[in-house]
Amino acid sequence: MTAARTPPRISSTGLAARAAVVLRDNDTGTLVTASPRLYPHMWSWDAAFIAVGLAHLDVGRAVAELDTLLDAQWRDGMIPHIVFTGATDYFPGPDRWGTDAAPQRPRHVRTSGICQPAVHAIAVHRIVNVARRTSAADAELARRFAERAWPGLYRWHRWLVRHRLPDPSGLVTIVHGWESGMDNSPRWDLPYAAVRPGPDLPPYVRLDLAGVGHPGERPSDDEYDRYLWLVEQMRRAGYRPDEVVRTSDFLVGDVFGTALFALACDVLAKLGDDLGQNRAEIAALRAWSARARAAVAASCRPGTGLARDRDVRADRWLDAETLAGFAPLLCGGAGTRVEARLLDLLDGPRWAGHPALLAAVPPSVSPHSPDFDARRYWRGPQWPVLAWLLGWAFERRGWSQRAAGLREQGLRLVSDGSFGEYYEPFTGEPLGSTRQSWTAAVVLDWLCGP
Ligand code: 2M8
Repeated sequence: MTAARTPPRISSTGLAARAAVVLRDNDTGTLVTASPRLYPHMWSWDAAFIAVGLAHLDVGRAVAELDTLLDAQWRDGMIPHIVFTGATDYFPGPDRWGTDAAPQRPRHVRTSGICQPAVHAIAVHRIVNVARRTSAADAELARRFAERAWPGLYRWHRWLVRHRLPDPSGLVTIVHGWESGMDNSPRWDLPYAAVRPGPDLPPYVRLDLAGVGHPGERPSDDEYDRYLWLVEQMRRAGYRPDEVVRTSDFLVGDVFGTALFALACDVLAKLGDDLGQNRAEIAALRAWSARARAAVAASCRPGTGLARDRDVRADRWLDAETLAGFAPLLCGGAGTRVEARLLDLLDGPRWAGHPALLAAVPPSVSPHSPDFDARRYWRGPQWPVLAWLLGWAFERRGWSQRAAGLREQGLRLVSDGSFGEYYEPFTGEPLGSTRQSWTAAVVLDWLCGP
């Protein structure tokens, strides 16, 4: 184990300058790749956070980032999880996804065939607010962007409602762990255990392990087989959304994604009010948000109050002790008693109050959970981007002191200036990719906000 470091190492100004350099270096001109080596393409939810960071440097560039993403939106409304650049050193690339045969794909750009959490309206909202403070010209630029992005974002949310609410729980459902963004989280262990790759899984070579210090920081080979098997199933279903839901071995109600969807619907509805968008569509967003919020609340485990994912295929609740359990704190709706319990838990020794943490940022999995692994990706490390998301939601809920605490502790975590993808919670060692764009972006927002 590496010894804990003693933050902070770099001044705020120095850190902001370095974050700006990371975003500039990862910028291809039309998009900022998720990281220089491990992820040489655009990822859907990364792009949203990256755009927030870019807004502090250049509102026009922030807007262009989301324009690039929206330009890759599928004709049925889905925003794909990867927009491919020409880079060939990431697997699975566009040939393996095989989305070229899907009639609803965009014609001018290649993409993956699944989606990621609907955080984009949150980014637009943040960019509009940042731009209001920078200049009248920026404010107008952001307003015009929000106006032209709104219909596409509405169609994206409608796509989720039409195709991803097949379960009576009302949770937004995912067909691949990649859609949650928390790929190998213990949240998905049970549903993945039931995914049995067929003998006809085409062979492949992983490329991700070359981009990290140690294979123990990434998912296992068995997990990758399952990831690729699900891609194979979708490809065989021709990426027809309802057929994918019908045939996928993995079908899970994602409680964290549902909370984000509820929040994003609220934000988009409010933006719609401000911009004078279609009344019926704004009302639909509010109804979707209420339904999603109720689904999150209904998932809460009696006792702890932690929210749960739902394995739709096996018809059971999933009880892994992960950060996703705090979903009701993001979107509200669970009632003050449950919230008080969750806040106590979050502050306590099982989570952000664990005495051995270098920074009081909740890890992705409780260090007390048998599933916890301090170094492996979404199974224990701290993710600055999640700290930002919690902080943003807490500020919105009026919990400014909590938001400030997350910002302060988040900055403590990233103070070495390497912009790690995730961090070992006890030593603060950066893991996964370095110079990760969304880490740089949230650091900029923390430093240049409110
Ligand atoms: C990670 O996911 C990709 C697959 O989508 C990968 O491991 O290859 C996740 O952390 C995901 O949440 C993130 O959007 C992506 C790019 O940063 O990397």
